[in-house]
Amino acid sequence: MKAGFVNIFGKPNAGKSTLLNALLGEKLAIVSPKVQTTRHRIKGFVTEPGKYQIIFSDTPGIIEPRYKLQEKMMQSVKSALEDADVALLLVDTTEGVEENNNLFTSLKLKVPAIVVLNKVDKIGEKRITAAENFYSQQPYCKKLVKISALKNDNIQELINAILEFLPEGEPFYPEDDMTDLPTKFFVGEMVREKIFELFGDEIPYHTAVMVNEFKEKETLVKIQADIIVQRESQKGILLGEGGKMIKQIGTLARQDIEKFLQQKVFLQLFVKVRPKWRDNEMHLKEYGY
Ligand code: GDP
Ligand code: K
Ligand code: MG
Repeated sequence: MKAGFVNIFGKPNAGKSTLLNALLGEKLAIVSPKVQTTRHRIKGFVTEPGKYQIIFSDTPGIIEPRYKLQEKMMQSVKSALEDADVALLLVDTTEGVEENNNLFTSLKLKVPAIVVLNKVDKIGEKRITAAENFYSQQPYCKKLVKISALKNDNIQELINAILEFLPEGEPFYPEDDMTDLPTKFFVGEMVREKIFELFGDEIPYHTAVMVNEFKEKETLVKIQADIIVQRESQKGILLGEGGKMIKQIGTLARQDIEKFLQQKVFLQLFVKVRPKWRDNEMHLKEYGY
């Protein structure tokens, strides 16, 4: 049997989280058109009993950190660079090659890398071929696969390509497990995703979500979470007129959480102000960063 760690790297918005979800056939990682949505390294397991177990990691997009939260995000990328058996270098093919190429070269990978050309649903044959010719000549590229993570195209081909490079070994996790993060974490992420969806540029980047209570009762799951912001004015925006916005976040998040847990959910959200939490070591720790 084959077993190993396959870590997904790429620029913000390359489609890393979308790809993880496509590989798992389940929405585990939150996705948004905004950069830096993913703040943690999120592991998802794909197991074919007796044949293989692949432990995929979604990682935050690689950037120059400007505040402490971003430093932590880049530390999680660094740890993923160190324990990979195979690296997936994910390319948004709607963008030029230069920045991606610089980034992939700068990673100084010590493990085999598969260049994965993503979003091929969005560009023509000519550009696909040009990208293919360019990347396949780069020293870090051991193999190249073209996919659309969004449309689920060529995902099995990608898995087959990975298996060529994956070491022999016993599974690291039980066959039925999909992740090693607690359900509570994903619940918080689903609330965070709605904030990315509903609010403009600033708000989502000043926000954290902390799940305080997760209680399974007979007929439903009771969840209480705090939405943390940095300023009073941001609290006002999150609440909205007469609590309109917080209600909308709650409704949308609850629907997703119910789908995820396959159970009825009672979700209660509060907004709290914690000045400068993004640069506060204690708060970052408290919110799971
Ligand atoms: P990440 O920042 O690398 O994790 O990227 P996300 O997975 O959050 O995706 C960023 C945006 O790209 C989202 O709006 C996705 O829907 C979109 N996206 C991801 N993969 C594809 C793809 O294969 N085709 C198209 N057209 N859009 C994609
Ligand atoms: K994103
Ligand atoms: Mg992401």
